[in-house]
Amino acid sequence: MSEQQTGGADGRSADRSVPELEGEQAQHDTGSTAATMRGASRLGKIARGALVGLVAGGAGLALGELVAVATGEASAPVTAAGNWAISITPTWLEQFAIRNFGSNDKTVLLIGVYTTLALAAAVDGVLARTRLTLASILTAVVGVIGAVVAVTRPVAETSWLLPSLLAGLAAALFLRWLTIMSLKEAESSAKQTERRRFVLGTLGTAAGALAAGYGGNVWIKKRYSVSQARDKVVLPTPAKVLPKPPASVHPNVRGLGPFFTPTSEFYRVDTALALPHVDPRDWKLKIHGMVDRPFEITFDELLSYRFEEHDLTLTCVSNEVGGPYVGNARWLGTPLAPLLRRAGIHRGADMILSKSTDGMTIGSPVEAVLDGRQAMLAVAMNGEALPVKHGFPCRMLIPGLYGYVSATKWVTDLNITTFASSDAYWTPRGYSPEAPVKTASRIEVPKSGATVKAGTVVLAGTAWATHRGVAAVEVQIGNGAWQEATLATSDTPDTWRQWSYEWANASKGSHKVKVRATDGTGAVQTSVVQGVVPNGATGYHSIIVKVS
Ligand SMILES: Nc1nc2c(c(=O)[nH]1)N[C@H]1C(S)=C(S)[C@@H](COP(=O)(O)O)O[C@H]1N2
Ligand SMILES: [Mo]
Repeated sequence: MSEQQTGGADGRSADRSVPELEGEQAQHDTGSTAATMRGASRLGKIARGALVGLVAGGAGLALGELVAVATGEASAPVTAAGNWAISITPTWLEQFAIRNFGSNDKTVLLIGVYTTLALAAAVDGVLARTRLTLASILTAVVGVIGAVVAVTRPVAETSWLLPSLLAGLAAALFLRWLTIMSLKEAESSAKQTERRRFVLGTLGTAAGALAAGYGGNVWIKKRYSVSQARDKVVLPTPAKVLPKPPASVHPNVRGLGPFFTPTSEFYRVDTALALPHVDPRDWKLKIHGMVDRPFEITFDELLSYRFEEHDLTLTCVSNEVGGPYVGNARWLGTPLAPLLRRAGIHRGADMILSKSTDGMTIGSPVEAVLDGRQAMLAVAMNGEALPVKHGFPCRMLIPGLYGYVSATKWVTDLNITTFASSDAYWTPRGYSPEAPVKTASRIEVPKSGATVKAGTVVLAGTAWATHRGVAAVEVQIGNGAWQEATLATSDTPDTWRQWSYEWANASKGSHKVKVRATDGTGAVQTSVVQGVVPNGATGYHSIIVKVS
């Protein structure tokens, strides 16, 4: 941007109150010292403009955060923008993020949103020095865009317009105020006073923004937190208590993960930037659509039903071969089938389109719920009420299906419909409407690339073919024959099965070790290498072991 062409008509006419805009102070000396000084002062002006832009933008966002205390966390400008970004993220980028950032993907996204906003604010701040009206309007427009993005989220309310609108407006006003002060300072003969005014104004705004933004965020977390409500939930007693599985479900090899995944280590996959905080007192589940008798139940009613414990391994379609997005837990839930029967499903209805409070939709086959498997509405995991990030107060689970077609967290709505007429969230994004869990196995001990001592080397890992069960696991060293591994005791066909193998006389050198499983139907895991999209990765997991 050249300063010579500045101070244009729009700036001047619309900003009569503004002391002279920068373009009008163009200097005419041509000496080299003067040129250097001009260079330095131009840099100074740019820096000042950027600073003003950042501070004004920050003040706007802080106000937006405060307004969101009233309207809800998901309506806060950055959260709404982030949620929108998630919804338009193409599948390849989503895969890239999951692969590279894992469960830090949300943090990376937020950093991206903040960086974009900061850059835009800084540029806008520089622009404001010569085109104040234009820059102010742009700021407000960003607020309007944010408001539109927020209010078009699937479960938005009209009030979600407010935080971003007011944030944009506030940012525009602060931009005006600070820019005018900054320009006055350059102009005025009373430089000292004006400078002090500008510095105080900028610092004060920045400090206020930090306090309001931080305070607003803490306030939101506190106001909407359901942790107290969660502590108060009295879990129903299961109709029949499930005994603990025998210790022999775990091969007891050092370095091998436990049979039950501790809740704190259980993987988390969802599209929620701001976790839904659903108070059980407000929770209702609606069953409707192609049914004779639609109905609604409260959380207390739900808890009065028959509850069962069930051990089930949950896995994500995004889990790469050998990947970490799989976990095994003991769940407490009420069977889903009786609820569907009570509603009276119409002939021809083949899909349950479940929906969560954050607008996520998941499509599951009616058949899978009615065929006798332990599909359920779960309220607890590993003996405790579901953690908020795993779906408190209630989530759906259907053994044998990937999470994105079965495991709706924060579920409040079951719409009985057809696959032909309805799409769930992930379907238009390239994933299959139906997705049974594929047979998978992985080697966990030793770690790939690890060096072990020659002699007997213990290999161990986990295999799953949810709902079909694991009948065999084999390992292959180099190009040798496939060897039967020792299976740990099976808990249920719905849980993973751990295995170990004693590799005798491991010779010095580098060896490739592969694993494959056979499911309960006798089908051997496929060696065909396929990526995660559209319905789950296949191929054999292999590691390199260095024997010394
Ligand atoms: N509301 C909601 N439920 C959801 C999802 C989601 O994004 N939103 N993700 C699904 C996917 S893809 C998986 S793999 C499982 C993961 O459950 P977890 O986070 O408890 O491990 O939840 C499923 N349920
Ligand atoms: Mo998933």
